[in-house]
Amino acid sequence: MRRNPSRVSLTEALRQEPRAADRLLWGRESDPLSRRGFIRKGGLLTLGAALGSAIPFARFMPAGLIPAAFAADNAPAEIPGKEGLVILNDRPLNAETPAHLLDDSVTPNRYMFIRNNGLVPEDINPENWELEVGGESCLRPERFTIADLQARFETVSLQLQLECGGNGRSEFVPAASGNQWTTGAIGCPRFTGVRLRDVLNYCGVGADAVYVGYYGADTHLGGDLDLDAISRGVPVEKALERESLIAWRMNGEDLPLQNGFPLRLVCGGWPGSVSGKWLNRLVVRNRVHDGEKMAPPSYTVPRLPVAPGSRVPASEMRIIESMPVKSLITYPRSGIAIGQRERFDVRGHAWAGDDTVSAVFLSIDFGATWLPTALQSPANRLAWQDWSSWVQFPQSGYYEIWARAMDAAGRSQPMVVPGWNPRGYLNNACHRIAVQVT
Ligand SMILES: Nc1nc2c(c(=O)[nH]1)N[C@H]1C(S)=C(S)[C@@H](COP(=O)(O)O)O[C@H]1N2
Ligand SMILES: [Mo]
Repeated sequence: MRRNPSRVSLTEALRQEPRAADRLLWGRESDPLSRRGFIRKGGLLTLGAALGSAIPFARFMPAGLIPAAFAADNAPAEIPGKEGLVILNDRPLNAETPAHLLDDSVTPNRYMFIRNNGLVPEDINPENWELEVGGESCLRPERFTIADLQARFETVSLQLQLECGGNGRSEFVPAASGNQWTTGAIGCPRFTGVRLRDVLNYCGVGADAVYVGYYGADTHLGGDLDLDAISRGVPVEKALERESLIAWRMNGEDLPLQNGFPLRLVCGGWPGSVSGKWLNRLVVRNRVHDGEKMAPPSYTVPRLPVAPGSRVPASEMRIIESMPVKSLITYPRSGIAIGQRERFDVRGHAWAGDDTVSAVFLSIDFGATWLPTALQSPANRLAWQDWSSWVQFPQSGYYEIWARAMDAAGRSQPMVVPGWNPRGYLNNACHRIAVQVT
């Protein structure tokens, strides 16, 4: 346990020593839950000084919140074909995209995040790559080269959002093990390939089919070739949707190596883990697929809410399906300094798993009031939606812009981290960015 919170990031300090971090932030020791209304002037001055300016809406600032300006800013690193991604782990390689690099409506290949469970396959030759389709509920097992797929089935292009189920994990307290994603395990490129359902129907889906599982050519970290790094999948109904693809292109180019070259599954709106990379085998199953990382605690959450830190028996866990409503502010970049009286543009994207987003709101006063934004329709089903708006700040000082999306069923993003779960999945709390108005 570290003793001096000033030597670690405030986020880290708040997790490890909440009371000490709180004292550092607010100048007094307090119970975060009852702090509101008890903030002494000295505490606010300390915080204001740390931020470099006053906080005009301080009275609305929820207790226990770390200013967005203090968010950890890790150094980006070099990955061939990628730009500006922040590496969270290098074996296996996992790298996320800073929010301001996700500003494009269609995520460019260089900004698509990477989530690997094993080791990337080597010496790939797309000419003799084969996809085998089988499984106990497959009526006519078959093997296809990529050229076979292209010749036999209709080629379609769709913009599809892929978000890792663990995106946002870093905010859970107590901390959940796994990659400490902040907000960047999301992207929405345009994929080109054939419909999974065309291939499945060609091979025959048995009446007793329940699930479609995938296998990829990546290898287990431990080096044992009999073990799979990951082998997940989706229920037959999701597999047979028009938008589920077997893709070989991303934004008109070959798939980047790290994103599954030469062939991958894309089932948008569900945790990214169902979209198998380096795809070489599909199995039509007569039961829920039992591949690697299908069983709890992987990619599962408690059926009912649990107390933070609880141990949850496998029987009480359910497999994550459609992802919850979420949004991202991609412009401006967090930490920007701007002049007062400017009408300031703000924009980003919002998505809601299998559903659509019905509205996105912005707040500049820590959630006390919300302003609607202009929201676009998705390019196609399961693509994220662009939103844009502008804000005007009443006086100079420290502000945060918060974005909150609502889906078509009226479900809204929470302002604080939602239901704790053992592996830290499904954090769809509002995205917040810091702005200094001078
Ligand atoms: N074969 C294989 N497929 C995989 C993975 C993997 O490690 N191996 N990772 C999964 C997970 S957990 C996610 S979130 C997405 C990430 O896709 P990306 O790396 O292209 O962004 O791929 C999924 N498909
Ligand atoms: Mo993932």
